[in-house]
Amino acid sequence: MRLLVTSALPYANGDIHLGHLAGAYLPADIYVRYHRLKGNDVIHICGTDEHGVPVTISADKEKKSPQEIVDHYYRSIKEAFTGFGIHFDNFSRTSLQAHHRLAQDFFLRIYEKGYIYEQEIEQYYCQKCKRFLPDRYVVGKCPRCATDGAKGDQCENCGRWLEPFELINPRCLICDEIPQRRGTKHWYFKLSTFQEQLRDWIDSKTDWKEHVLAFVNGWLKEGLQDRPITRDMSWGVPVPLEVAQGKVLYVWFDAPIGYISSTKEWAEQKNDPEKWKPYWCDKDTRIIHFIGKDNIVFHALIWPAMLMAYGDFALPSDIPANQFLTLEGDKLSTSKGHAIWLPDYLKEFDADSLRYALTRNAPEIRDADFTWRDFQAWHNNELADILGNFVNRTLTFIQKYYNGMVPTASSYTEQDNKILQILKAGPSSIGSKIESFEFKNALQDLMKIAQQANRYFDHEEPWVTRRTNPLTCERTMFVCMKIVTTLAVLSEPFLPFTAEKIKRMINYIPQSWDDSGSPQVAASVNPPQILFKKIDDAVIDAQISKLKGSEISIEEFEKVKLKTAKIIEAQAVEGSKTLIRCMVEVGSGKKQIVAGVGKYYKPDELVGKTVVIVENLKPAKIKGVLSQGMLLAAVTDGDIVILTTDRATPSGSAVQ
Ligand code: B3M
Ligand code: ZN
Repeated sequence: MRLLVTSALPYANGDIHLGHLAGAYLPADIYVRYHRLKGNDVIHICGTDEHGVPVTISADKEKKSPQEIVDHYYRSIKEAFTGFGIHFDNFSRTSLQAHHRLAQDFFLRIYEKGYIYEQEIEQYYCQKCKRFLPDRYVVGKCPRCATDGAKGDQCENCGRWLEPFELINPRCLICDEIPQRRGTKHWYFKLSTFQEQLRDWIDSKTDWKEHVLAFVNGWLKEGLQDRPITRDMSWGVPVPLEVAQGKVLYVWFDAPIGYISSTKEWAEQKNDPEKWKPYWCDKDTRIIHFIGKDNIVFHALIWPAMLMAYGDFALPSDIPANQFLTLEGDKLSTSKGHAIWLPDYLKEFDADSLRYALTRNAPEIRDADFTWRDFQAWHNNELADILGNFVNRTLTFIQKYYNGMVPTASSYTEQDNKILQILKAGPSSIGSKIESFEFKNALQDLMKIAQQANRYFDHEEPWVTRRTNPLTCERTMFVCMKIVTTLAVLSEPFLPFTAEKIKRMINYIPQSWDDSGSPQVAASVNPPQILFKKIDDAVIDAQISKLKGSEISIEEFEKVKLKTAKIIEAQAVEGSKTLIRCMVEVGSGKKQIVAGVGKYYKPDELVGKTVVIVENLKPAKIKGVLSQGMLLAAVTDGDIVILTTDRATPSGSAVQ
């Protein structure tokens, strides 16, 4: 069997979080690792999606160039995947020239075949920024829920899909200017032409996930509309037409082509430039796209239509999209800081613990919620107490009583045979579930084996038979070693780091997935190490409070306006030993600020100092005196020191 597995190309505009991992990358990795252990011909292809508005918005926000943004996140995303054991045969980038060329070739071929046409449309134009505004660069009030700050393509608050012209009080995201409607020309892909062909194709996919089919059928029922596939932007793949100067391909047009260009790059790196072809052109290859739910329409309708239009390539065999993952009951939100970023997670915990939690509770059929308490409970009560415990008690026993030499057995009891039968059934029961994308159930089967193994150990009581019946004890330990060996193989797709550790401890003899049900056992073992250390409540509490808002996002921080101010007058507030009323000059304006520094400064000492104030603090009365801001000071044990500037600075300067 030949398989080409792809995972959605993450936008190189931010780090990967839990939702991404649960949606596409983790299931894809489990699937690929399994097929590789089965001995199938499988490659896992991915890369970063480096174009589009998500990237330019991040660049504008961080005051960097798009190239700097994608260079940074390409590296950091790749590193996070490695840290989580998400293995790709190739992890490419859509900003590479080879990808640009292929995307342009795609466009031109489809264009020449008559599936692309041009059309004049109106679009918002910002006069101040001197450019047409992509949908997400227009913000305003949502026409449905009236929330301000809705983007031109969707309102984040109520979820409604929008056109920029529907926004009430539209503004330019960058400069707040009111944009104007202007005429521009765009190129459209004739998606409507493929309605029937797509309908027939989808109808043949009876074994796809129900929610994916329901979604796709909804679109087909409404009737497919032609889609604009160009944008007025400078960042992206230039449209390969003389008359389309200054326009780039829409990111969703070029991104899926990235799957092909990444496969080509892989072949080149293997010094076999044609090697990619069977994966994309051979009808026998199964092409599987792992994606999150928000990418379904692009992969299940638009991309297949592009492939139909182009002609040479096979269509996807399956698109096992997952549903959404929520976090502690709320939608993940990058802007609100409600997310767990993989690089942060990896600083404190092991990858396998999260791989386990996200698979055990995978959003395969419906949305799922991740909580830190579940994470802790599953790590402690299942990984440590069931899987870790069985491996540890077996290896410790062999180490202690047999000096690390694995005993053997020549016959088995009924009890032994029972557990050996369970082992034998493991590879196919777990395998068939992985093959049908039921990763959650597959993991459950794995853990059941470990659970039954513990029961077997308890029932056989080797610590007793060691004295009363040494031969029985040897047999028991031999069977236990078989179980550990099987677990080392069957756990690998889910828990690759753990599997690796077990293998090192048991001097693992390489064997295939299918053979691992009746495994070959090594003659000796190494001193065991603990696989899973328990996670304390305090560690989890800290993570929970981090989420509950003790951390603020950049956006929230940016709301605080810090400025330099010069103190021009200062007087003690009557009747108070601690409060001083200061008049400060902030640029051309003045403010009155009441500061609680009376014990540490005399009013006269303050006059003339350039200090830092919070300028946009809501005015408040302190002891009846109006205070229109706050003065920053370092508070130490027994002292308060006012912050001043290191060099002479005009008042009213922004502090960042
Ligand atoms: N970059 C969207 C996303 O990361 C998009 C996927 C492209 S797959 C070809 O959700
Ligand atoms: Zn503007």
